[in-house]
Amino acid sequence: MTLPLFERARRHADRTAIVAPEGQFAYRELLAAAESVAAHLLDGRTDLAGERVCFLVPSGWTYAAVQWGIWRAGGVAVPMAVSHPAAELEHVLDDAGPTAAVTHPEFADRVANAAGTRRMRLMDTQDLIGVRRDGALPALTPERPCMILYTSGTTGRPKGAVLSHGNVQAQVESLTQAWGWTPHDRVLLHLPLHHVHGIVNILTSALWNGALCEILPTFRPVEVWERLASRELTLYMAVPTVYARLIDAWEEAAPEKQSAWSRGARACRLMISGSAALPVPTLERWEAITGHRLLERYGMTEIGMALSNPLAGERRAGYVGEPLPGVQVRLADEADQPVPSGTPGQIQVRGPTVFGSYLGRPEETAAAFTPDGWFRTGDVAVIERGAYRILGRSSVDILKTGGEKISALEIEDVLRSHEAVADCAVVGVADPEWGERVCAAVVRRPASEVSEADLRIFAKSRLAPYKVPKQFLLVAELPRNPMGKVTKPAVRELFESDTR
Ligand code: MCA
Ligand code: AMP
Repeated sequence: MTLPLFERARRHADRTAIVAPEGQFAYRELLAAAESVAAHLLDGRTDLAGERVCFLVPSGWTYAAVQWGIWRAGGVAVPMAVSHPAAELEHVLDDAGPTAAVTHPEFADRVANAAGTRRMRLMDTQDLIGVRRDGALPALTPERPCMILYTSGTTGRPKGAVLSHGNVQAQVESLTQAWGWTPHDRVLLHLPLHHVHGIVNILTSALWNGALCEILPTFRPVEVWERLASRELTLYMAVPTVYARLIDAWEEAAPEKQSAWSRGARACRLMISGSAALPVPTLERWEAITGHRLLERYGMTEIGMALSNPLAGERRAGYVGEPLPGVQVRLADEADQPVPSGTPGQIQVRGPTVFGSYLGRPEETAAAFTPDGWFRTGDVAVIERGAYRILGRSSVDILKTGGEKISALEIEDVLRSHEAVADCAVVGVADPEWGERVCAAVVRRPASEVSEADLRIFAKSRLAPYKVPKQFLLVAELPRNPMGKVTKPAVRELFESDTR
């Protein structure tokens, strides 16, 4: 048995699947490249049988071919982020325990040492795709795991959320129905490919539907506007920070450019925002510039998308809409009981889109679900006139910056490992560009001279770039309550009142 994803791709064999820096590729070529990658990974065996394969490949055609190749071989694909320093990559390698790591030649040295000491095969994308290999491939079923995505929780380092083929398929089928995907769609992809937003909502949704996915390896606002101006795109999806950047670029452009860009954007059939709250002024300005009222939706790594404004019908500013097809959503109180209508509660989600477990963390997995199988998102919302409005998160230690979820406690642990840091507190401060800006208040050890710049360099060498605090404040002591616990709201005020 093969998966519907590949069956469907066969039906679209001659259509273009991907346009990327490496060129233009039909579904037929994607299937062939995936088979070759799979045969190399299997190396004479018949099934990877759920072995993990980490891959460090920039966004593009090669990424898609490797991801599909791991799947075709019966493996679990673990994407690693090209923007991450060695310490973050090593955490993923240690936690996922892969039998192989696949790297683009440009990034091989990032994991070469780590792979050597961890006894895994290190494989080069050029060999896997460039040197054609054939072999028997395993039968695949929906309940088999297919992907592990790393996501920050309140405690410790990021955890690996294990998704099955069935989860991804249910997510994509739901979005296909809700957002009206067709083989004639052409979507632009510049979001990082280690998150659900880029991987499922854009890349896999396009490939499931026989549509065309156009991949840009990085986000450059003018380049995106030029692609919109071409009138070739039908769909566009991004995070609020990206829309804010696009608005800034438009405001700075010459009037002729502005009108060409705005006219081109109107040719899209749908534009979507998600991964963080879309500020109403951003929605309004975007609508004034492009004529598009952004469709805002809500999701999470562990559950895919859960709530969405409608494709047809009123898209309410400040609301994330209603449950998507096939997704059960409810609001619950602290005892996991559904709240009366109009009362705020925690969003809980159930259904075939919801992940199975955090890799190797049975206690954390159990704690994430209610006894009757609802996933606890930790987000608080209220339903008003039928639509959900997100009110916030139950933990102050989970932040969202530029669409990236991060743990304040993880950053604090890293900063505390600096010999000159006696204590610290990390908070998210409201920010017009990033949604929340990561800020760190630091108490230095007596006689230490460590500067903000030193701390930034230290953090940058150990943490993903988006986790590095944008602002450090050296303080004599941290604000604490009478019990001696650091009061995060008071720490946040230190930054809000800091006018340097
Ligand atoms: C980059 N920097 C950031 C971020 N990204 N700082 C805070 N938050 C960020 N998200 C750092 C850079 O390393 C750099 O540091 C400085 O900020 C300025 O970088 P810049 O070049 O301006 O940034 P960029 O490379 O253009 O990236 C900004 C971005 C990107 C395009 C908004 O962060 C992005 O693509 N975000 C989307 C992430 C995403 O896909 N999230 C979905 C996950 P320095 O100057 O020191 O070098 S959520 C999800 O999947 C769920 C299911 C959902 O609901 O969708
Ligand atoms: P992640 O763990 O990176 O998948 O991020 C999921 C989190 O992003 C959710 O738990 C929410 O806190 C947040 N999120 C996603 N979409 C929205 C949205 N439209 N509005 C507000 N928050 C959102």
